[in-house]
Amino acid sequence: MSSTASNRWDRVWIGAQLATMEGADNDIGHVADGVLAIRDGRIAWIGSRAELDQLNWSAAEVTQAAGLWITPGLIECHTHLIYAGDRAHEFAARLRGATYEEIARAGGGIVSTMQATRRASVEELLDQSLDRARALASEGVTTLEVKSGYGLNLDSELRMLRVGRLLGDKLGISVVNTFLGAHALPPEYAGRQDDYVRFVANELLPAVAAEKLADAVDAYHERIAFSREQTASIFERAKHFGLPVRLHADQLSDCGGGALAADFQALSADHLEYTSPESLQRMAQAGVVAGILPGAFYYLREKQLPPIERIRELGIDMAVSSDCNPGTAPFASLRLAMNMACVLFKLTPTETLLGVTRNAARALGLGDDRGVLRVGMRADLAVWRLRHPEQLCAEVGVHRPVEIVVGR
Ligand code: DI6
Ligand code: FE
Repeated sequence: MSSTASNRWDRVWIGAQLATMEGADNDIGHVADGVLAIRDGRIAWIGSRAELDQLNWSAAEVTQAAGLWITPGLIECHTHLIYAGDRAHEFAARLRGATYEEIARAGGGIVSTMQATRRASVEELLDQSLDRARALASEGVTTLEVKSGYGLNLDSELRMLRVGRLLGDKLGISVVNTFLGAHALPPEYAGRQDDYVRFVANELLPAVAAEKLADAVDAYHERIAFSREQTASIFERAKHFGLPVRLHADQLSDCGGGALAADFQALSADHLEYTSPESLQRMAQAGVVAGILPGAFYYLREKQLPPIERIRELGIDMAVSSDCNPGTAPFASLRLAMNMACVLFKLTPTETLLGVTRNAARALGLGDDRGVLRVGMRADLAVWRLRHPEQLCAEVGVHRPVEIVVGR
């Protein structure tokens, strides 16, 4: 019998351990001695070897995968890795006792990176950012989110987002752009914060939308950044352009960020160290993903833990990310962030693995397209030589994927 069109594959892995990330009990969905086939950049078939034997199939490439684990390609859902320069001097100043807020109020922080970024050409910005993006990709990241927010004027915000688009082409991974015009107040707007917010809403956002340079809109809602009203006015505009929103919420103080994110049906609310039980309740009702970013907590030597136990009880999905940025998280390793999520926040390895696959996809609005091994999903895969994927949380600096596949 000849094989039917639907069982003619580009490639098949036979005898692998599959972590589908859609287990019935919120587990990693382990399929032992599994088979995974792809065609035209999508997952075409998943099952056991016994089921395969019942099928007529053919594949252009057959890989015997005994001893290998296949997970969805990792998804890094919150980074600020496009920037120029560095802030190592601030790292040193904080070790001497300065706080992040003091440095920001004294004109350092985000504004200092803004100055370096405004001076950088597309080529320079791409060159510096590629090092960080490549580091993440080498760990198995096949979808990478990057934010603007170090330009804070028209030219430089557009330049950052264009670099975002170029990064994906250069690395052959999928890059998701987020517009973060409301990241900090640029010095030319000193004392005129509302004017800057109007500029973001009425000039930057429409220009970004016109060039289709953003896939979502984010804002830094914090007492050193933007208020509830200011954030809401930008989110209104984002909705007008059909762009989903996300929020930096309650990182340094409880600003009601979780509830604000819920009001706008945000894809995610990230950080959440100070988020109140009421806000969490609202997030749960609205289906907002909780972005768990232990790197910033670690670098700032923060004491206030995010309310993980409450988040878990409410059944809020948790995504885990590095938050790679020059100030509060100058490291480009999702794998280290996974380890930190376990050690610092006591996420279980299973929660953490779901946090960089299925739930990270949801945080990007891509939950129907990737993040799990399921027929029809993008064939974004990471192949590992492991005894169990929990090793990816427990062991740092040891495992690289033996192969990364990106579906296109
Ligand atoms: N994300 C941010 O936007 C700021 N904090 C955070 O976790 C940090 C950005 C910076 O200091 O450059
Ligand atoms: Fe951030």
